Amino acid sequence: APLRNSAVPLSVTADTIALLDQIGVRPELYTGGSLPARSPITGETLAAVPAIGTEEALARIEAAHRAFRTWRNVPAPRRGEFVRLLGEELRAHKAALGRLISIEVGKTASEGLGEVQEMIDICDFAVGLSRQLYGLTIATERGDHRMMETWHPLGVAGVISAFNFPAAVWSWNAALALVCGNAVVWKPSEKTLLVALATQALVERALARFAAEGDAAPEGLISVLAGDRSIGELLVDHPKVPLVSATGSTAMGRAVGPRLSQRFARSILELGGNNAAIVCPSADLDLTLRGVAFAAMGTAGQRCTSLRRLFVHDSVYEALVPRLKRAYASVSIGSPLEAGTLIGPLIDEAAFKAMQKALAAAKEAGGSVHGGGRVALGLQDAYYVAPALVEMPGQVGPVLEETFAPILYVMKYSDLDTVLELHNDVPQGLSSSIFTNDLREAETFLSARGSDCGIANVNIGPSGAEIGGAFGGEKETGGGRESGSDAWKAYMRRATNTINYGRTLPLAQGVKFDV
Ligand code: UN1
Repeated sequence: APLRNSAVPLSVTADTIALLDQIGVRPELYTGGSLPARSPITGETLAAVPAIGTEEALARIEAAHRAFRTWRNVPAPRRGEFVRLLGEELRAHKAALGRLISIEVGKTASEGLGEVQEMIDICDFAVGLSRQLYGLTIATERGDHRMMETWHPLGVAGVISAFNFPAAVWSWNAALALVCGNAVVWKPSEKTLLVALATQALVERALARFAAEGDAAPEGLISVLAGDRSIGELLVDHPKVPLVSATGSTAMGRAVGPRLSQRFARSILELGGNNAAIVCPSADLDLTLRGVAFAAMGTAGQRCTSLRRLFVHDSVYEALVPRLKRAYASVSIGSPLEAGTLIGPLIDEAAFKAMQKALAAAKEAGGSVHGGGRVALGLQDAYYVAPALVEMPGQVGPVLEETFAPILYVMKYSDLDTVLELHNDVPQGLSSSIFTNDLREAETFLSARGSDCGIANVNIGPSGAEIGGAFGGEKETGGGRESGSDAWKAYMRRATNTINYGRTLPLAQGVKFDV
């Protein structure tokens, strides 16, 4: 019988208020407003956040623009010092913010803490970057000339984030944008306003310390707009916002992307994923089992990197899939605050309905569904589910779509070339994995004819990326890259400079123009 962790608290409101207080969020920011904050753990309403009005939101964007005009002149390593202080505040409040994330998103305690760690990591990365931001010196065709590239701050960076990584996604953008000399205006998910307010409170603590060091940051440099979709639209359409980084569904990206390109603004889009793993004959099945279990069931399948499609070679299907089914049936489901829980609740009723709809469609398409039902923990408004493993006859119907829930579609394959075609034959292109001990298979998967995703892994599931690499994907995933590698370049503008240190004026391409 499945081990059900039923130790779900009746209420987490008092706990939440204590955490907000500890972090330093003023009560007027979360009381008496029109935007309800909710915990998926119990389904209760935790607070009522005042919504920002259009005028106030526009004023904050203008203020951010003014702040940018000052901040861009601050030497990058000093900007890095601010981000270092932010990283220190995150370290000092890791437990509280991590728990708040668990409460508002329903992530396990370990995953809530992991999200804060991811924020600390990107701050560290950005601090190092603040002493780099390198441009090139390029060979020129003319004597006594030098040609170089300079990277300059861009302006206000707008950030639109989703519920599932309510603070880390902001931090990937903000830490880089700030060291690059930009201001940051954030429109968080309406489902995770408390985490956004808590993050902003930590920003304010860091700003106060920065000021105490004698380096006050300009007013309005970093702000958060608690509001509905229309507030996000203000950011997307505002002429003083040259870049918007938006994380969410492909539908959201389809709405946001064209509006940004319409006004020639830049976008970083992190949209849907439909991530797969291929299990080859030589795979280490113990390791594969753990890798698949975390990637498919972790965060209740609500990561954009969650594993959704599993292709298992004929020869290992019987050795792996029954074990996987047992792992699915025995995983501990319940309050994410309770030690030992691996699967917390879905974010809300809509997520539950979408999951049930996908499972019905899978059955319709000939799939056999194991698990996937609601786990009754006596809470009407909280949606706990058993993770679903669905054996599918082929890659059809709901397998082609991203459903933000713990559903793993399992399919058999017999030939690597054919499975690679199938692997890439979905609209999305975020993350991917192969489990193999065969060098040829691993390298083929990583090669030009292998995975078409922005992230391709060997003997690791598709989720849980480190911040040091560029994060993002292709096709309907949107093409944006955030976080490590050279993703910082998206937050700066590049100038090519040619300097003549001679006494004549040779023209490029040998053109003559003698006056
Ligand atoms: C997301 O789901 O929006 O790679 C981001 C991962 C995490 C980030 C996921 N580092 O799973």
